[in-house]
Formats: sequence, structure tokens, C-alpha cells
Amino acid sequence: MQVLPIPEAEVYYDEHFLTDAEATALFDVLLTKCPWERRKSSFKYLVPRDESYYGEPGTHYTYSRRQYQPLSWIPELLALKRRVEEATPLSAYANLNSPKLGYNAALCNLYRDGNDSVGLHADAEPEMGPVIASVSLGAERLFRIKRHDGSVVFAERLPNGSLLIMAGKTQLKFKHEAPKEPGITRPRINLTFRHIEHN
Ligand SMILES: O=C(O)CCC(=O)C(=O)O
Repeated sequence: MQVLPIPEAEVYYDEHFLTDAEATALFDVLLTKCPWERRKSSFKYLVPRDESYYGEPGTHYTYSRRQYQPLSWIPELLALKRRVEEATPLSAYANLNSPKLGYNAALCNLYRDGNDSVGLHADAEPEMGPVIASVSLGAERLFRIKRHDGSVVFAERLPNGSLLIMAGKTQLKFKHEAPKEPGITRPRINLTFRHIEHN
């Protein structure tokens, strides 16, 4: 796991977290097992990707006026969550003066092809912890992290089986996106593990 040298951010990256074979097998299972849903955004347009949301009871949250109610973990996601927790460096929590909390929910995104995307945003809802771990499966897609002035600090195609963890003040000081890439015809699944806590 490498720490990316981005001043004011805290981003960890492992391009080969899962083997290609593991990642492809997981992709195939999730593609058929998750109840993918294309939901409406706050402006009544369809969000340009399909989603499924899993987690422990009580991990519901609202984003962009969409309510997310967790489905019960399926074994494949629970096993992956445990591996992601093991791979998450202790420093991600130590730097926050926090014990290692782990993850209690996962948002799954399915980008059916390059016309699907997620726009520039930060995951900074008050109930969402600052350590967010993102596993990519399937087609390689561009992932960018930008400062609020628009300057790009990270732009890489996240490969099948990679793990990228955003921690510290990354959600407060930066935004991230997976832009449209019309030439891409293959699907990609992205899983973001989060820690949701309501006070
Ligand atoms: O697909 C990705 O790599 C990013 C997903 C994302 O930003 C999110 O779920 O909040």
C-alpha cells in the first residue's frame, strides 16, 4: 500500500490489492447478485450509474436527497470488507486520534459503460466517517481527485482489483470523480466501504 504524495490529502493506493482472477470472479458474482437500481437525482434526472447499498442495521443515510437503506451483507461483500479492513493502514485512524473503526456499509456502483459516471463530489456527510475505501472491479476507469480550485492532484485509471483509500481531510479539501469516457464499452463495478454513525 503506497501513500500518495498529495499535500493536505491522505490517500493510500494498492493497484494489486486483489489478483486479476479474484477481482474478475468477484465482479461476475456482484454483477448478477446485487439488485442494481438506477435512481433519480435531486433534479429528477436518472443518476448515470446503477447502485446497490449494503450495510449493518442503522447505516441508512441521505445523499443528494436520495435515501439509502442498507441491504443485509452478502457473504462475498462481507469477506471483502474484512480484507479491506486488514489492508487499511493504522495511520488512517491514528492520524485522526481514533481507534480503528473499520467499515459498516458499502455503496456499490455499476458503470455499465463509458457513458456512466459519477460527477465531482466529496463524501463529507456528517454521519460518514473520514476513512473511505474504494475497490475497483472490471473495466479500468479514470478516477480524478481535484482541489476546490479545480486543479487535478490525482488522475489514474483504477485497475481491476485495485484499492484506493481516502482518509484524513481528503473529503474536506478535495473532490473526486469518475468522468464519462465514451470509448469504454465494458462495465466497471466500484465498491466504497464507509463507516456510518448517527449521533
Ligand atoms: O467509482 C468510483 O471510483 C468513485 C465512486 C464514488 O465516488 C462514490 O461512490 O462516492
